[in-house]
Amino acid sequence: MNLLVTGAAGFIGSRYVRMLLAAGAPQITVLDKLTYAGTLDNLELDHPALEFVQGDIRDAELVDKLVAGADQLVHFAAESHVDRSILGADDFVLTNVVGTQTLLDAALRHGLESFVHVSTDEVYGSIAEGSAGEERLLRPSSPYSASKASSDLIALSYHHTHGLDVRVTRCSNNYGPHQFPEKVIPLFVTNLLDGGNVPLYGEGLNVRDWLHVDDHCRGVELVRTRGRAGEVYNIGGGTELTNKELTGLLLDACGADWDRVRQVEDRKGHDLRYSVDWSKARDELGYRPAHDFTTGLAETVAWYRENRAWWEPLKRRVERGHA
Ligand code: NAD
Ligand code: TDX
Repeated sequence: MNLLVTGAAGFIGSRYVRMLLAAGAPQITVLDKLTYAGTLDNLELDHPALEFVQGDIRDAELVDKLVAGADQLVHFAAESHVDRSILGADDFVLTNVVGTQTLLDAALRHGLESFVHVSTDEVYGSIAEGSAGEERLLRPSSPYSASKASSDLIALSYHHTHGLDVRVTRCSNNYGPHQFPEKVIPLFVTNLLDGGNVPLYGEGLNVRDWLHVDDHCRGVELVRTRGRAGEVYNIGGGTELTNKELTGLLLDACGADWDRVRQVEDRKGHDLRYSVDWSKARDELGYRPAHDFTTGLAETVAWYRENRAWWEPLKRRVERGHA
């Protein structure tokens, strides 16, 4: 079995590939453009079951060639940072929408067995109360989440219209090792480890549901191996925290005080709360997050403490405006 995985030089995709290789995986080809968010340091390039191809998911010729040699596809590649989508949405529409459509067209041409599209809980928009089930109306708020909602719906339309076996996952906020130091947990941890301050948006009352990246990867694998065509599966973490509560935990973990926190201007259009109902994945696929958040967060902070060589160059690139 040949598995094509897009975006696996990034945070979640690389973790997913690692998990499959450790389990004696099928043959895997990774297609990744290596944008600022992707690094070859995330991949075990010398593994005999892994082939890496640098390229853009919008490159129809390259995509056609790779999909022709694949049986299944798991699609992680995306522009993934909300703040960047507020500064400029071009790459978000081009990669997340047009790139996904390019992959779907190739999948259709070559009769791929299955196509797992990794979407996000942000497509439901802010959830005031309760949790969003898979049938909930999509109400994305940011250019990022709107581009993800678009690609999510286009993927499902290829099932409805053409009968392509498309499965969509919508997960909550991931955390863990190898996350680019622009997302809140690695940004705050690396700033604190560097002796700096942390920028908390607004009052810090926005709520996120935290999901360990390994739990997410297991969820994606359950969807690939046991999921049904045309279905959407929410993948939740089960730990809802305000950003203020999260900041308190990160300060404790890094041995720092509240005087390191700068309350800064709020993110434009900032969604107050995300929450997904993941009972469908639990009941149908046996999904359940296994990581305790306190332990997972402590291990994540320890990983950043011990792996400066991984994140320092990435952070310096951002600071110099090269990312
Ligand atoms: P990431 O930003 O860490 O990695 C994205 C990867 O995609 C990078 O390696 C980048 O080089 C690659 N890429 C970007 N544009 C490309 C293109 N045009 N062609 C080929 N490769 C390209 O992202 P992540 O956090 O690992 O997220 C992976 C997926 O999961 C995304 O689809 C994201 O929307 C989704 N998701 C992420 C989270 C989260 O908390 N991080 C939560 C829900 C959903
Ligand atoms: O400097 C910061 N200060 C701050 O208060 C940053 C970067 C973030 N925040 C807040 C904004 C959010 O309420 O922290 C929360 C989390 O922010 P991000 O890490 O940027 O994640 P979020 O916007 O919630 O989106 C993430 O989860 C869903 C991923 O980046 C998306 O790819 C995924 O779809």
